[in-house]
Amino acid sequence: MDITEENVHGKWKEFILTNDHGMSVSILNFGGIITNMIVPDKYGKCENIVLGYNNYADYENNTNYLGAQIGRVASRIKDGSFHLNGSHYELAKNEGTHHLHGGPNGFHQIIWESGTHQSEHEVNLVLTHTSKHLENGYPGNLDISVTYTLNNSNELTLNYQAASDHDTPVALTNHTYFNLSGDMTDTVHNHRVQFDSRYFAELDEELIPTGKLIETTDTPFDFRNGRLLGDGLKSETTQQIIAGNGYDHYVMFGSEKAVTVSENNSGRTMKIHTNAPGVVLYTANGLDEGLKLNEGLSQKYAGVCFEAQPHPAALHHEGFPNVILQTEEKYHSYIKYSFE
Ligand code: G6D
Repeated sequence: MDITEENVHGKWKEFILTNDHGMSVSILNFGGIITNMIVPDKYGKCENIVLGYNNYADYENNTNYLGAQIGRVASRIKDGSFHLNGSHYELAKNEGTHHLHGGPNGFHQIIWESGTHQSEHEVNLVLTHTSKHLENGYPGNLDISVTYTLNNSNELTLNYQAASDHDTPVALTNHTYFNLSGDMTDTVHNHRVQFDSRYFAELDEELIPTGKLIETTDTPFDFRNGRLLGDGLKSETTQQIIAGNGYDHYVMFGSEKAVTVSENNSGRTMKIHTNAPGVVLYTANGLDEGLKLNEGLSQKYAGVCFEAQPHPAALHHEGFPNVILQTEEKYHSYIKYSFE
């Protein structure tokens, strides 16, 4: 087990967490961004399986949120506003009249305080930050920590903890684009995804949840028996077309909060465990084309995101799990990526 730290791109630091079985993860203190994730394939060939920019400078204006920590609230908040405890709050509007992924100065755009810890069986990077009262319009001073832990079982766990001195919405997640093939010229059409997908949130033309939760049965969102992402990418349903011919939807778990993703050519299987009630499944339908990535140029469908989170549609609609963190309540969520 090893953890190294390097100064990169001026004031940034890049931490490389390495275990004894060929897995390593590179993380910036800027945006908590995962820039590389090296995992062995079925032949033991170690390759990068996440989308990352070739030039650090491209992370400064990361409108695709590659690899980034997202917060204070991931996903879209309609009209960038909400009511809470009798008060009306206006957030920064960074996508038309709406608020996306914490706003223009969201957690993907800040330099986090960092610390490391190493033991015989795991290495940890701890990133901390205080988001000030009314920063981007959110109420309360929010103390956040994100701990990245890599162990010798080829597991990377992100542990989120937060507390605020005022009731506030919080929905933290990670926005890494995965491509298990290790070949970034390939798309994710042939990634097989399986999870207990019970309902998905219907979107309007602006990708804002309408408040309607739709049963997944007999839709391209039914992953309970496993299906290729390509099924949804070529589907002609209204919801697929609205999302730019793919998935960009919040899908709520049934009983098991886990996702299994596999890719045949490499033989890689990734299992995601979380305590979040659902995930935004995003198949990079809107990923800018031609961006210089570590292993080539970006293209539509080059990666898939599983943004485990509660959803801020709860601020405007019934039926969605709570996103309000009460004063002095402890926020705790985790996302564990395991590779066989
Ligand atoms: C697009 O709609 C999608 C979002 O879900 C995604 O997070 C973003 O691109 C990177 O706006």
